[in-house]
Amino acid sequence: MPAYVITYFGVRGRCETMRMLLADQGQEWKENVIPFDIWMKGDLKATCVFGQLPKFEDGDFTLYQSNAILRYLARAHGKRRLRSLYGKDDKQAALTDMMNDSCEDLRLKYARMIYQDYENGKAKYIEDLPGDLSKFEKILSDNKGGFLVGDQISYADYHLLDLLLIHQVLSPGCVDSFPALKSYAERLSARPKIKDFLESEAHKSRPINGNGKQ
Ligand code: GDS
Repeated sequence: MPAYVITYFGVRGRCETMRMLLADQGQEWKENVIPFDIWMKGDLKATCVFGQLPKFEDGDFTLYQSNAILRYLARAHGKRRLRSLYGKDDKQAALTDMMNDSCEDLRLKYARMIYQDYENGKAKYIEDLPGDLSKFEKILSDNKGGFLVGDQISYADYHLLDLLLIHQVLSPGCVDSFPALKSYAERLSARPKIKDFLESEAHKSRPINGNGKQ
């Protein structure tokens, strides 16, 4: 049985980034899918440190907060494999955190629109989206290394890839006027293990969000 266990709702949500990271790194994990009606009973919620999922287990080590989980995996795989998912040195690690924080800003903005303001807020969100994407476009066109930081993939790249994929569902063609972002998303999606993951039934059949909006 794989050491890693992801406990989450049956959606992509805040877990598809870590799933892509794990898949790309050749790791296996177990999915512990929690139906929402079971969650609503409250027993599991009461055991979660912040009352929310995802919960991530590595053997007897348990972690909450999706971005902390990403950083844990970035460090773990960097050490084991002598090629880091967290930059090559402390400065690159800090820059990677900075990039991921910006991904988190966009994810939160997206989640608020999806869960709290879809009917009224979707059009304005899409109107403002080029302003958000243009920042990442500039970063990627300035960095000739092909990634957000340096010349190797980091945990923040998996986060940005997930955001680009879900935003292309929300607003098809939204990256078309951003050549660096478009080719970055295509290039990362074509990495053999990510391609297999994206083509898997497990990924394709998972709704993006818990309320059916996308
Ligand atoms: N910071 C945490 C992390 O990164 O891990 C956020 C974790 C989180 O939001 N978990 C959600 C959860 O456990 C599922 S992600 N919800 C059940 C509960 O709270 O009891 N979150 C803000 C965010 O992503 O930071 C949200 O907007 C979540 N929405 C996204 S799903 C409501 C509805 O359908 O409107 N029943 C649930 C809304 C909700 O949890």
